[in-house]
Amino acid sequence: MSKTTRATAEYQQLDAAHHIHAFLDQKALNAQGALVIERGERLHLWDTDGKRYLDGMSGLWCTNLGYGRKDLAEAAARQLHELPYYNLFFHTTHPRVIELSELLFSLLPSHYSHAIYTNSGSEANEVLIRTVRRYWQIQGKPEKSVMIGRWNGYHGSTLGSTALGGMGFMHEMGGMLPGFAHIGEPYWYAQGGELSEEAFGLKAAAELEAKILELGADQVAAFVAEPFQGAGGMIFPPASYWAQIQRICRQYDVLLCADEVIGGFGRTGEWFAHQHFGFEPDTLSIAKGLTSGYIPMGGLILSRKMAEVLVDQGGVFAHGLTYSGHPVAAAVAIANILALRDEGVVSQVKTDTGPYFHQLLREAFADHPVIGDIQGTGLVAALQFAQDKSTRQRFAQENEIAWHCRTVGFEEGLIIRSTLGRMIMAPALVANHAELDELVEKTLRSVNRTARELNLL
Ligand code: PXG
Repeated sequence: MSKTTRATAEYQQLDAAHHIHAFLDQKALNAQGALVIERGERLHLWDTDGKRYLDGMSGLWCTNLGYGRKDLAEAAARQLHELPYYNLFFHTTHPRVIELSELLFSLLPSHYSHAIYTNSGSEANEVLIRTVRRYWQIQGKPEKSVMIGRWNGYHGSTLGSTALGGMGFMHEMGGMLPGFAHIGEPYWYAQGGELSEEAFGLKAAAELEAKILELGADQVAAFVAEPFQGAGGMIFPPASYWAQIQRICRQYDVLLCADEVIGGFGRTGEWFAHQHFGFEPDTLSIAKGLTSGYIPMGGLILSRKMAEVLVDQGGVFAHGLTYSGHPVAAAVAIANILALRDEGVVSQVKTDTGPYFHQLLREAFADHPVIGDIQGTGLVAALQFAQDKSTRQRFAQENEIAWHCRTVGFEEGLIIRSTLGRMIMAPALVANHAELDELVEKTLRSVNRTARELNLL
């Protein structure tokens, strides 16, 4: 039942009059009217006309606990009454952020020891760039400052994080800053050619070594990447990739930085995605699942090795955000992490719902005539549209196909994401079998409609 006090059309007119949407042609949207989402419960959302949607994307990869959690709302309310704001500048702090750090480091491997809190993933990566450069400066190597990212990687929408990312169209507006370099993405399906996945993983990793040698190891501060690439198409690297990347970083004394903004907090069935892939980054950028999106919060996790240099030798670190470690955000993050841990949500993704989800996907799509590949683990997956599975031939118009599938999904009451020729799913980690059945059933219906309506068969 809709609780709205205004008609949808009125909201849409006001929205069109006053707001610029992200990553969309505003004029085209204004002609059509934005979808006004009003309410959520677990994996479901309702718009202002009362239509129900299954959210297969956890909002923007963030509502790991699903919608409607009273414990998180109450944690925020309690904190708002007790201490709505205080800061971590100079010599002050507050109990909630201290308790959050205690909890976080109880879950993280013991070689991580310190956090710097932010309000978003973009800010976490801005802090990363400055912290990494500071780390080398303190050690008398200020020329070690180049950050290497990956083409098609996504690290945020601020200037530094855009430069670190590899979305070419985001580099317009002066986003290609000096001091940043990029290597290719480990996208075997599209770029692997005749190579096996294993061989392609090694080839993609070797690009890092070539780039370090080209720039000079004495100039390179860090390599930054998502353990699996999210916004860039949910690209899972071949199994050979990460061990080789880690070896190269260690060999050339280059920091290895994992952007865990979407992989963190249980998505793969491990607390952090790098644990799934079996490598040991020096830093972790976190956000999204840290609070299940109930309130903005992000952060940068540092290894003990880095923190010791910064703390013991660094003196004053000229960095700070008004809302770093905000007490209300910290209170929500604590409630969120406790629920993920104590309700067994993360372990359930690993042992039960993750395998169940991928089994359903295989049953529905392994032999589907327009789907060439299913990737992912835990509660994240991508379906690759393909014209010919045996040769991995993709459709020439794969962007339009995936966008059409996304659009019919909304008509079917389903929210999934399209990127290039891929459909992405990342449902809330609390999803039960019935909700996963509904997700895969509606996705199959949307893929079938797309194949029929665009004459793909
Ligand atoms: N790193 C990664 C890996 C991300 O996915 C950010 C940093 C930036 O976080 P903030 O909190 O500043 O947005 C992100 C954000 C999508 C989509 O549809 C993905 C993101 C944001 C919006 C849309 O795939 N990721």
